[in-house]
Amino acid sequence: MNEFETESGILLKKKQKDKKSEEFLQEKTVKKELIQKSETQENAGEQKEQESNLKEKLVDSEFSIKGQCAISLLLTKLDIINTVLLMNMHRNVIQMKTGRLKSYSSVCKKLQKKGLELDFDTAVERINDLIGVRAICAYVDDIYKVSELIERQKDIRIVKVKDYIKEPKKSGYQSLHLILEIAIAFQNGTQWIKIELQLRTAAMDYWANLDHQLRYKKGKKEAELIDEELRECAEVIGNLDQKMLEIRKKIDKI
Ligand code: 0O2
Repeated sequence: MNEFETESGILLKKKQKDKKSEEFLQEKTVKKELIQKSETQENAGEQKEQESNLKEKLVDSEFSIKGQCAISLLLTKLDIINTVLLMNMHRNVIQMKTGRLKSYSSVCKKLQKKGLELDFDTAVERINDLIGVRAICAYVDDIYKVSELIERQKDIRIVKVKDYIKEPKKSGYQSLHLILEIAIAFQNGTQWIKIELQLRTAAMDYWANLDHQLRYKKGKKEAELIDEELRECAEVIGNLDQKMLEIRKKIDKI
């Protein structure tokens, strides 16, 4: 009997111990979840703060004013280059040009695509085309003439050249990209502003605009087929540009 009482006592004690450790574990899990939740909330808060900081610094800001100045200056330089080339070649080498500041949403998308933080300094350092100018030239050799004259400017530094004409992208994209720094005199001295200049022919531009539309529809089944068709068109356009250049050179000799 005694033995029995002892055994049931032991069982009871074990049950109480198990319950206690179960309660302890539950309490620990709840605490862990609460900490994780508050950390997530903190991170979300920090991320929101970073995002609003990015927007504040990109849009209607000192950066955007300086960016607009860089665009105006580069567009004027391209005007002058066109005039100089017009005097020698008796035709407009640059047919059209535009400038833009990358929109806030495009900046966010690009940072996310690159796996980077939504942070202003990161954007300025890692995105080359926050400030961009595009010039459309008549012929492929005109693109390199313009590029050469840009490289000779004393207030322009060449940071990087990406020649997607000599080596088109997998998509078929062709253009010459010059990542530049352009000097702008502000009240507190000269500042070098990073700007991307995209040079392409009218045919390359025609192609790129359609391809750009398709990029927003990527992932859909039909888009894959169109992608292939566009790649083929890029080749046709490359050949056409070369043929037109050869014909123009023949005409120049007459
Ligand atoms: P959006 O919407 O036109 O502004 P990297 O320098 O290698 O880290 P990044 O900056 O993508 O990467 O350089 P890249 O490849 O030279 O592209 C810069 C810009 O060129 C793109 O900006 C496009 O404007 C254009 N571009 C590049 N590849 C293609 C392409 O395959 N098709 C078209 N249509 N345009 C292209 P965004 O910000 O990607 O796009």
